[in-house]
Amino acid sequence: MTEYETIRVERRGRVAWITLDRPEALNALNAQLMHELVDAATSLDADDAIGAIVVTGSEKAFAAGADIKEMASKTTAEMRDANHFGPWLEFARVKKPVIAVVSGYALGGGFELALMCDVILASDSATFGFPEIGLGVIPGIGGTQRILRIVGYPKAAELVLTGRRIDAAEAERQGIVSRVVPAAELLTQTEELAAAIANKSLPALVAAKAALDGALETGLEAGLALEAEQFTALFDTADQKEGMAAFREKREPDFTHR
Ligand code: CO8
Repeated sequence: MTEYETIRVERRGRVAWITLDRPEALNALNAQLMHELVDAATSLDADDAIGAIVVTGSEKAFAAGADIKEMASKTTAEMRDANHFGPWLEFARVKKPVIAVVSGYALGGGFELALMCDVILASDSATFGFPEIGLGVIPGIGGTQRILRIVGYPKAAELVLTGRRIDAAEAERQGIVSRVVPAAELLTQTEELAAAIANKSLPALVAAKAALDGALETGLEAGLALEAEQFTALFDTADQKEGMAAFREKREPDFTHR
């Protein structure tokens, strides 16, 4: 497996865990971390032995944003040339389910990274926010676009325009996180949830994510057509035959992920 310096990658059954690992900078997303994370996620996406990817940080920080020290002296032309945006698009295009597990700070780009994932589990210690406005910039890797689609315009505007931080309970009330978990139970609940997802049929997981993603991009009619197509295509998979046979035979399915 590739050696990385700013992340750790582990496989546990069909679940891959990517842990952001720049403790000296509260996992700030510098260019190296971005490239390593995207490389790991796209490799795992192409690996049939993996059904779901967990992205997590440390107890203190999921990620405290893009690396301010790396960006501080850059000009507009330099930021354009650096292409910080393409790799994040690649991450957001991962076809398998991605679960963000957030403890501590998820700020700026860290919050935006969590929003690129499909499911967000938050420890009760988690804090979310877009502090960019206080730095004289704005979210740049999807924050304005994704938060608005979740919470609606006025709440999104308040978060983006003030930089106010919200705790896990408020994030759950606003529908930003899937679930808040007491810190002591975060690992167990993540393992259970990730395994429950990863052990499902891989073609069905990929189809389900494509249909959900489609809803963000299209109107209802086109979205219904996309869902119907994804649904229908699964009838040529071995797992659809196995899943439905297992139901009729009153047993658990034994998916081969084909
Ligand atoms: N970038 C670089 N270094 C950071 C960052 C960061 N975002 N966050 C923390 N660090 C470093 C600190 O500088 C410090 O290092 P040192 O000891 O060498 O000074 C170390 O991590 C520990 O941090 P603190 O001492 O500040 O820890 P505290 O517990 O006192 O505070 C906070 C924790 C509140 C999280 C605080 O560190 C903080 O406010 N961090 C910055 C948060 C922020 O503003 N994030 C937004 C950044 S901009 C952004 O994300 C834009 C996204 C779009 C990107 C587009 C492509 C590039």
